[in-house]
Amino acid sequence: MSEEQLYKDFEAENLLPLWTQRADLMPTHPAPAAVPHVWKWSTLYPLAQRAGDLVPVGRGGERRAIALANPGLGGRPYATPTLWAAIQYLGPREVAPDHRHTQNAFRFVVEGEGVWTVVNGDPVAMRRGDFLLTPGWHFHGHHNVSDAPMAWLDGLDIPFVQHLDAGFFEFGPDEVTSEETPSVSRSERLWAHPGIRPVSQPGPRPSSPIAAYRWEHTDAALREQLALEDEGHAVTLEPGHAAIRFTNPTTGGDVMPTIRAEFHRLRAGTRTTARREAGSSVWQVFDGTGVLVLDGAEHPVERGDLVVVPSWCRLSVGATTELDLFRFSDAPIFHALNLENSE
Ligand code: GTQ
Ligand code: FE2
Repeated sequence: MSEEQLYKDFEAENLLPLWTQRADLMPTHPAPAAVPHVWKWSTLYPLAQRAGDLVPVGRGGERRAIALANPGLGGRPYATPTLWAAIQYLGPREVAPDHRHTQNAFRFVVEGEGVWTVVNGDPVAMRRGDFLLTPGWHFHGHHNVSDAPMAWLDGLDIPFVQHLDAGFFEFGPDEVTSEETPSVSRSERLWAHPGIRPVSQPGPRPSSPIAAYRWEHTDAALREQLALEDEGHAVTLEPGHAAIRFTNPTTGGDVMPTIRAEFHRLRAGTRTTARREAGSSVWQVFDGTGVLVLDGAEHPVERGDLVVVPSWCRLSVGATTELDLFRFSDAPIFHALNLENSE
């Protein structure tokens, strides 16, 4: 009997040997199917607008969210094997109904305001620069109380949860539970005071109880890092490169179990040291212009542009003007599973 016949007999019995698959299954370093890719805000926004004109938002579809589909991932709505990234668009006076799911979610606002996201009954205003959380199994709906449309970035761990077959989903009441529009949410009033936590609240908790990380705090933290650097203190990540991480005040760790979020500010003319790490991330330009260099290929970027960086892809960022960037990644998964690696 031939070796060829052996493989045919394996196949008939749904068997595959390691020795023909080893390099693919166990590469010397990550060899992602996902590819580096850039989506321009100037392309995304008009497409979202057109969806706003043509496609109603409501029960069933739930959200007018348009996902970045990585060209290497076979037409699935996945930015990376673990992360979902989408532009969500809500027209004047529109409401996206209440629901909850095991997937963890956040919103990041690059422009506009007028939408309140209601998280477990707590209305949270969304404004430019704000980073907002909807951790797993929290009810949430969005309502636009203004006469202007609003679009923002959604980040979720949808692909990761799908790989794990861990998805659960539940509809909430048909209308959003609160029409209130306070400028500060109850969650922020309880939790968002620097270095202070309420003694009444138990912890540690798997996700941050802070529903909104406001731009004024992020901006001040970055500005002060650069000011301290000017004063001779070595507090930046590297010269001319300030960076902050959003944290869960009950643990000091990442905001949610599967998603890390950071904000970076580069002085004009700065170019970061090229690095790569195990784990994937998505960057969005918040302000300024520059280049992202992905495995040697230079991509010019400006406000709103989204860039996907697959695992082990070498990245350097160059700032033409002062450059502000939001970044999220799957780093907490890699940390929890002892899979962290970088160079
Ligand atoms: O806003 O609740 O982009 O559930 C994907 C799934 C947004 C949301 C998305 C969602 C949401
Ligand atoms: Fe949702």
